[in-house]
Amino acid sequence: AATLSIRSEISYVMIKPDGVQRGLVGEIIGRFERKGFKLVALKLFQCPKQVSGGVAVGGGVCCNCLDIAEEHYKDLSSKPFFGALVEYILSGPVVCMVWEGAGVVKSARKLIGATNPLEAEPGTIRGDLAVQARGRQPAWLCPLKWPLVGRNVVHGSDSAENGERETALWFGKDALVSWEPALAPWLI
Ligand code: RTP
Repeated sequence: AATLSIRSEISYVMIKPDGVQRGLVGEIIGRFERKGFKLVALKLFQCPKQVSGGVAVGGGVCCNCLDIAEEHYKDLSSKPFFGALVEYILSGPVVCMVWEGAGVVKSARKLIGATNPLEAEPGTIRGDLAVQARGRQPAWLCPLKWPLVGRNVVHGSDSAENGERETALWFGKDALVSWEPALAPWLI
């Protein structure tokens, strides 16, 4: 009999600093696990502070991390909020993950919900767990033309190509763990 070969797809999913600070790590990982995707990489990552002579330099973040975060969001580099977005992503620990499975990219985006948490459907991660938070800037410095929809707790790749690209960026090559579930009970 012919064997059906399904090319595995990966999505890079990252719990952003607000998700970690709010203690949502277990909840978010659990949603991907319960959906049935396979976890193939996981780490807690904190950008080391760059200090010279006891003084924070370059905004205090390490250059390599800055490169990673800027590369990650390079498609948004012309946006007015780009600098603040990169600063936010590096502002505290993030949880980096790679989930594998047929259709995982599109499905993860559905599980995560719309970019603006206030517009995300109930049942999605952002719809259930986030509102619209302001950054540290006072309102007069950060007028309405710059709504901070950015604190939306989690990121998911928007294409299979970006799933590969972002995985290589945050984990380097050969970081994925290859494993098979001991049982496939839904087949028996
Ligand atoms: P992500 O890449 O993080 O999964 O988010 P996304 O595809 O839903 O949204 P995207 O348009 O790619 O934007 C990336 C992240 O930029 C921040 N953002 N801030 N107006 C704003 O302040 C604004 N717009 C977008 C969010 O953190 C968004 O997730």
